[in-house]
Formats: sequence, C-alpha cells, structure tokens
Amino acid sequence: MGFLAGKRILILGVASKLSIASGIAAAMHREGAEIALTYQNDKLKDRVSKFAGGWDSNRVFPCDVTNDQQIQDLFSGLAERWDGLDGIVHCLAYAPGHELEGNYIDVTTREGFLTAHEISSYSFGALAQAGRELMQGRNGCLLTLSYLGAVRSLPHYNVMGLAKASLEANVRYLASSLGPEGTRVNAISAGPIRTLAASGIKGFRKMLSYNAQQTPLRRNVTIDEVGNAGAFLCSDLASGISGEILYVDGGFNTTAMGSLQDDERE
Ligand code: NAD
Ligand code: 0WE
Repeated sequence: MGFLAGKRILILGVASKLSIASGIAAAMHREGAEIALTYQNDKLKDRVSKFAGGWDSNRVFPCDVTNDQQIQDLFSGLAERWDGLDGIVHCLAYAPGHELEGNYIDVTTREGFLTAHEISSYSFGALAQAGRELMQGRNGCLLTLSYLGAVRSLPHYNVMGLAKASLEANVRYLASSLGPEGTRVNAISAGPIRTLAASGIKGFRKMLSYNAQQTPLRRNVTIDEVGNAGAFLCSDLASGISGEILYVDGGFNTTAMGSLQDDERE
C-alpha cells in the first residue's frame, strides 16, 4: 500500500506533462492518493482532463486564481465530490514576461509587481482560506513551489524573486495560523527545470547547463524528484514538518565558489 493511501489531494498548476505539478500528481497517484486537478483557462481544459484520466481521476475544475468567484466555486464543486480534503498543492506563478529579462532596476513596474505578488503569493493564502473548512480535522497539508531567487538575487529572475520571498513568508505565517488545526504548510524550493514556464525565459538553456555544472550532484533535478519530495511532505511520514522550505536542488544552494575544484590544477 502506498504512503498516501486514502488521501484526497487537490493539485493546481498542471499545464503539460513537463509541469512540476505533473511530477507531483504522478508520485502522489503512485502512492495511492486520490487526485483532483484544476486548469487555468478553457485552452487547458481538455488537456488537463486527459492528464486527470491518466491518474484515475475525473475531478477537474476551472480555477484562475485572480478570480475570487472561481476559487469559491472550486471548493464548492470539490465538496460535492469529497466530504473532506487532505491536501492542496499550489504549483503556479506568473510575472509579466518582459519583467523577467534585463536589469531589475530598469524593468520593474508597479503593475508587474502587483501581478507577480497576486498570482504567485497571495493566491496561496486565498486557497488556504477557501479550503479551510473542507480540511478541518484531517491533519491536512498545504504545499507550494519556490525558487532560490526568493533568498538570493540572480540575473533576470527580478520581481519573481520578491514574489517568492513573499510566498516563503506566507508559508511560515500560514503554518502558524493553521498549525493549531493540525494543518501543516511547507514549500519545496526546486532547482531549475525545463517546463512551459521556463521555456518562456530567454537564455534558460544556458542557465540549466551552468546550474548543472555548479551543483554538487553535477546535474539538474527532475519533476519526478520534486514529485517524490512533494508526496513525502503531504504524507503522514512528514507529520513533524511545518513552515519548512525544503530544497530539492541537488545541493546547489549549499555551495559557494562553484565547482572550482574541477579545474584546480589550472
Ligand atoms: P508550468 O508552466 O508547467 O506551470 C505553471 C502553471 O501556472 C501553469 O499550469 C499555469 O496555468 C499556472 N498559472 C499561471 N497563472 C495562473 C493563474 N492566474 N491562475 C491559475 N493558474 C495559473 O511551470 P512550472 O515550472 O511547473 O511551475 C510550477 C511552479 O514551480 C511555479 O510556482 C514555479 O515558480 C515553480 N518553480 C519552477 C522552477 C523551474 O525551473 N521550472 C523551479 C523552481 C520553482
Ligand atoms: O518561477 C519560475 C518561473 C515562473 C514564471 C515564468 C514565466 C515565463 C512566461 C513566471 N512568469 C512567467 N511569465 C511569462 O510570461 N522559475 C523558477 C523558472 C525560472 O524563471 C527564471 C529563472 C528560473 C530558474 C527567470 C529568470 C532567471 C531564472
């Protein structure tokens, strides 16, 4: 029996088979969880429904997180299918593309800042609020996805770094708020992975190869590795872990001076 047997988990952010949300859904399904998925817009509806079928699920709901009504409707719809919910996995982020290119000071606008923070951080708490009642009394778990740009500055990540910093603070405040109800709240800070969101980033291929070279494991991580860590964090195996940011990055964040040792004879 899988370590998520009997758990009912809502996953937001599947857009393609490369999505981190897809890696998490696959791992959770493998470990015996029942899955529900959302899609951002009608363009994604059929695709996400097909993925759901592959994970033995016909629970698929629209949810653009900028829309309060859609967030409410998501949980009313879910309540018609499930009498309780054990987990919410938040796998989404957005900033206007032109703000993820160039020098931070030159490209950041009030509007881009607000959009990035609304979609990438505020939405996590909004889902926690709307899902709270369904999660009562089940030792549930909330999970989100962050990136190192929350705590280090790096080229081009720009306003997304601020939004991820806010998201990580959101994890800690939600963990304090919901801990007394038994709900745990955590994030995975993943290393860079080629997904739809990442393919929109200029120079991403170069970043991937630099990252692999400078990482203790000398390679990039996969959505399956992030998926396994996500399944663990949402399971009772992680019952003592809350408010935590777990790095799944091959060790990249723990080093300095890069891989200088590889050419130390020069
Ligand atoms: P992806 O493109 O597969 O997923 C991004 C998702 O965000 C899509 O499903 C999209 O529909 C959704 N989304 C965007 N705006 C939305 C809105 N208004 N309402 C609802 N959904 C919306 O890319 P991904 O890389 O799998 O991204 C998932 C998460 O992982 C993001 O939070 C991202 O910041 C994080 N992350 C990605 C990487 C990476 O290198 N790919 C590394 C660390 C963290
Ligand atoms: O969080 C992310 C990317 C999220 C993202 C991606 C896009 C591309 C398309 C948010 N908004 C948009 N808007 C778009 O219009 N990552 C962790 C992946 C990523 O993005 C980078 C990175 C890494 C890593 C951008 C610059 C530098 C590094």
